[in-house]
Amino acid sequence: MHEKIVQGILNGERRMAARAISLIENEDPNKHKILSELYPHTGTAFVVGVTGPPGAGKSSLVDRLLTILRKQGLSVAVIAVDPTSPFSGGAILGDRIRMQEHALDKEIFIRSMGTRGSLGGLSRATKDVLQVFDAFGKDVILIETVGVGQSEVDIIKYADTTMVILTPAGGDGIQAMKAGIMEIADIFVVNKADMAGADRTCTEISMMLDLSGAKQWRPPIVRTSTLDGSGINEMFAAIEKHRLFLEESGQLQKVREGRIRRDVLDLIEDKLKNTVWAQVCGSENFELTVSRIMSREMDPYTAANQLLSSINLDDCKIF
Ligand SMILES: Nc1nc2c(ncn2[C@@H]2O[C@H](COP(=O)(O)OP(=O)(O)OP(=O)(O)O)[C@@H](O)[C@H]2O)c(=O)[nH]1
Ligand SMILES: [Mg+2]
Repeated sequence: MHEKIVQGILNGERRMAARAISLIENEDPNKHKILSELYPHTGTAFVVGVTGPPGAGKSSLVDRLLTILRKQGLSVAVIAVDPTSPFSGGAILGDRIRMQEHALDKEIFIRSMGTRGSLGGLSRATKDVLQVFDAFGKDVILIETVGVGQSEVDIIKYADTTMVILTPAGGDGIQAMKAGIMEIADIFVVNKADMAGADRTCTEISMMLDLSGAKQWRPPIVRTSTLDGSGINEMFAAIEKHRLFLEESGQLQKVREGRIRRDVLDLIEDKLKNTVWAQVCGSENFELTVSRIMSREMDPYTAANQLLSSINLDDCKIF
C-alpha cells in the first residue's frame, strides 16, 4: 500500500498526499516507510512560520500571503497547528472561511492539525506532514501556530523564517512577552496597524531589539493591516530578504544541519524513554525499590543503577 501512496505523492496526486497525512496523524505503522521513501525527494520547500497570540491576525495574513505567492506562480501548502483544538483532519472553521477563496485553488493545500490523532506529539506530526508537502513539490510551506505554551518555540524546529505577529492592542504584553519570542523572530509583524497604538508597539519592539545586542540579522518590523492590505507587500519583501540572507550567509545549510542532528537525537531519546518507562514503571520491582528508598534502606543512585542494569533494549526500534 505504501508504494502506491509514495508514487502518488511524487506524481503530484493530492489524494495520496492527504492519505499520507491521515496515516501520520493516526500513527499508522506504514508512516515510517512512506516518510523514508519520500525523504530523498525533500529539502526544496521553503518553510515560513507564522506565530503570535490568539486573534493577532495570523490566518488573515497567511491568506494575503497566499495571494502574493500564487501570483508569483509558486505552489503553497498551509499547515494550521492548533494545540488547543481537539480536532484534526480538516480545516478549522475560522481558517476555512478566511482562506475559502484559496481552498479551491489546486496549487494550494490547506491542512489543520490539532492534538487528536497525533500520539507522537503535535510537533512530530507537524514535521512529518511538512515532509509530505515538501516531497509533494510545494515551493513554500506556511505554518500557522498560536503562540501559547511551547508551540511558538517549537516552530523554529521546522521554520526557515519565523514571523512573529503582534498587534497594537497587545502593546502591554510585549514587556511581559517571554524572551523566547524575541529570540525566535526573524521578522516582526505589527498587524492591525489600522488601530491606534501601532507606533508604540513598533517602538517597543525596536527597543527590545536594541537591548538584545547586535546580530548578523536584525529582524525588521513590518506594519500591516489585512483590512486594506497595507504593508503586505513589505511583509513579503521581508521574507524574501531573509531567505536571501539565509542562503547567502550559509545559515540555511547550517540551521538545517543542526535541525537534522537534533531530530535524530530526539527520535532516539523519545524511543529510549518510552522503552525504559515501560519496563521500569510497569515492574513490581520498581514499587518495591521506591518503598526501600522511602525507608532509607536504599538511595536513589543505587536504585537507578540497579534498575538500569535490568533494562533490555533488544526491542527498542523505531520501526
Ligand atoms: N482591525 C483589524 N482587524 C484584523 C486585522 N487582521 C485581522 N483582523 C481581525 O482579527 C480577528 C482575528 O483574525 P485571524 O486572522 O483569525 O487571527 P489569528 O491570529 O489567525 O487567530 P487564531 O488563529 O484564532 O489565533 C478577525 O476578526 C479578523 O477580522 C487587521 O489588520 N485589522
Ligand atoms: Mg488563525
